[in-house]
Amino acid sequence: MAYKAESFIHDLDKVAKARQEFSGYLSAIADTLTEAEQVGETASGKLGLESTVDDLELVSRNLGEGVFRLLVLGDMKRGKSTFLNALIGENVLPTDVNPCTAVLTVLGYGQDKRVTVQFKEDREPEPLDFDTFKQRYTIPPEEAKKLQEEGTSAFPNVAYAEVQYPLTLLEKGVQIIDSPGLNDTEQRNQLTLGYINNCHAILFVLSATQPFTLGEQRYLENYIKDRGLSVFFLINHWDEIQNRLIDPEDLTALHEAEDRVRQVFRTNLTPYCQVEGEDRYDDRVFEISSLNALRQRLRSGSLEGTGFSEFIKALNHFLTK
Ligand SMILES: Nc1nc2c(ncn2[C@@H]2O[C@H](COP(=O)(O)OP(=O)(O)OP(=O)(O)O)[C@@H](O)[C@H]2O)c(=O)[nH]1
Ligand SMILES: [Mg+2]
Repeated sequence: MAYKAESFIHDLDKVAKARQEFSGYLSAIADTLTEAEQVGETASGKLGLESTVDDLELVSRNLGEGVFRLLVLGDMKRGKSTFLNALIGENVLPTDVNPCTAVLTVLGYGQDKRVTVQFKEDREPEPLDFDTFKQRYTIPPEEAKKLQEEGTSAFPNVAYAEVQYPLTLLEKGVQIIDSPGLNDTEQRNQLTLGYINNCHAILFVLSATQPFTLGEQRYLENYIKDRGLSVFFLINHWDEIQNRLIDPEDLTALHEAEDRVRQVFRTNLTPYCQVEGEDRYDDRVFEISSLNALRQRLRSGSLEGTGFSEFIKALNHFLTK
């Protein structure tokens, strides 16, 4: 049976409550230790527990915050923004053949739909409507390619854009970060990389029609491998395998073509799917079509039969375990 988005939200709710409770306990322990240190100062002497108290307070704050951060990474035009729109069920993020995402975009909960651009330097945040945001902070692919080669950013003074949206998934504490297409140069990736350790999971979007390019290999090798990160791989554009056949109705040819693509990814992604010495490929790699999923979601609200259900189930298991 397909896993329902409502079950995911229900499970997140339970975990958020448990986290809140645990956060309260930790905070109480931190208070007790602080008090003990204050008493000790005038009596038998301090125990030097300041850093323990700081750690407890930090963990307590993070847990109490109840945020699950997901970072979406991938090369240009893999369908990152389309995937996110399908996941949240609305056309929130700019996606197109043409303009490219040019700034890191943090999607979180807000009662009113709004976008605010946050700057690196001492400059007031810029509130924008969605259309202006799409026009002002996306760039044409030629420019994106040129900037990629130069290793520079289109908007070097922008820290990130904050998109607030009244969606249940976001209200339950899921925060999703859309990123501009990846690049080999450390400098341009710095902002995105800065986010990697702050996230609970990385959703790495690949394309079935360009299986595992050199750029992707290099990126995974340099920034993801052996860093203890939890990575889900989404092999997007799966529908295009069929479209590219001479006879799209030839099912034998379709299965053969799909198996060839599957094999390339299986060989290359297996090293990234080892968890505590165990091969977790099937829980980490998913074949999807974000475009079809988005169309279906906008039409009927459901993601059934799109490959998304399996992914959401695995993500839920990971986030709530
Ligand atoms: N056929 C097909 N097209 C897709 C799929 N996912 C995305 N697209 C199309 O691919 C193009 C690029 O999609 P985006 O979501 O903008 O890609 P992106 O990775 O966010 O691109 P950048 O932000 O520029 O890096 C759009 O025209 C989408 O409609 C898919 O699964 N199948
Ligand atoms: Mg994008």
